[in-house]
Amino acid sequence: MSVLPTAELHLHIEGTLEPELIFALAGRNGIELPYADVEELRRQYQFADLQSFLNLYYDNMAVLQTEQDFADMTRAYLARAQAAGVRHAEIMMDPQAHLSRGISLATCVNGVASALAGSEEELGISTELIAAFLRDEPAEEALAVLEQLLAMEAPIIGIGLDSAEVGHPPRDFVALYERAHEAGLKCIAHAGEEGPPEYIREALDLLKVARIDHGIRCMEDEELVQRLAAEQTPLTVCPLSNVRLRAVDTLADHPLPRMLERGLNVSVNSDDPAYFGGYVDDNFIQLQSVFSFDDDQLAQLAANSVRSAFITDARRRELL
Ligand code: ES4
Ligand code: ZN
Repeated sequence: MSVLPTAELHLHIEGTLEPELIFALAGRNGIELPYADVEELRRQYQFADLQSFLNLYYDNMAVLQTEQDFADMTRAYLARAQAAGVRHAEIMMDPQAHLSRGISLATCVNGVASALAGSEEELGISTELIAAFLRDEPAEEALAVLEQLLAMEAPIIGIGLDSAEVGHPPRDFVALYERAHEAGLKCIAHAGEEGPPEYIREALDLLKVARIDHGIRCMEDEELVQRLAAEQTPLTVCPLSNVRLRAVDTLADHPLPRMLERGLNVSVNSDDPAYFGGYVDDNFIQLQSVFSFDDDQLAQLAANSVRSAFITDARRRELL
């Protein structure tokens, strides 16, 4: 395969926690896991939907206790991303999922940020950090956490919205996004993964996001497709994630080829690679095995990731 993506725009750092690292961190932190070994943990990785994945994803975070733990997880991702051909990564983290376990913002933010600090020089991967908020927790709590991140001058470039989508529409988070825009932060949101096309519209019209994470259900709404194509709104698509969480039946049923055909600005991303069967390169290899994209299509996907990244024009030229 000749072309690989150069920017990864949809990645949850907690979703890069591999079973082996979960066991290593549990051992060093004296945490007892409810699984005998790595194999038994791996056997849990069969999901019926988004919620069944989220339950395990949040449970496994228990092993993340110290700044070093967050840094080790992040370094492991960066090393694997480099092997996947990633040259720029915009990385989400879920501060509320750590605060609720008694882990301070300083511990989780500084741990991840310390590992990102050396990545461009050491690995050639430029990085940015995005704080994602849990849409199935109260919007007031999200706003309070954003205020704390701003007060501590956390090194974030933007905010996102994730976790259980259905029943938690973007309209509940208008105040959070107004504050983020006012603070000069980039704004993105998960929408149209399990939720309806209307959530994509709300994210655009009410939260004024610059990118949509997933967005695949836009294909059910012709008028929305036309708008997204006309505005070239970036959609950060995660094919293996959609298969594992049963948003699509099989990879062959994935709408990505139709989305490309419609001129949508789609990129390929790994979401939670430790849970969904692979990193960006694995996503591309499996896509190729069913769709056999030609060089133009592969180049388009790579270029879409770079033009949708929150980077300077100088960096963009280096990557294109
Ligand atoms: C997530 Cl795949 C996905 N969807 C929504 N929220 C998430 N958090 C981590 N992975
Ligand atoms: Zn995601």
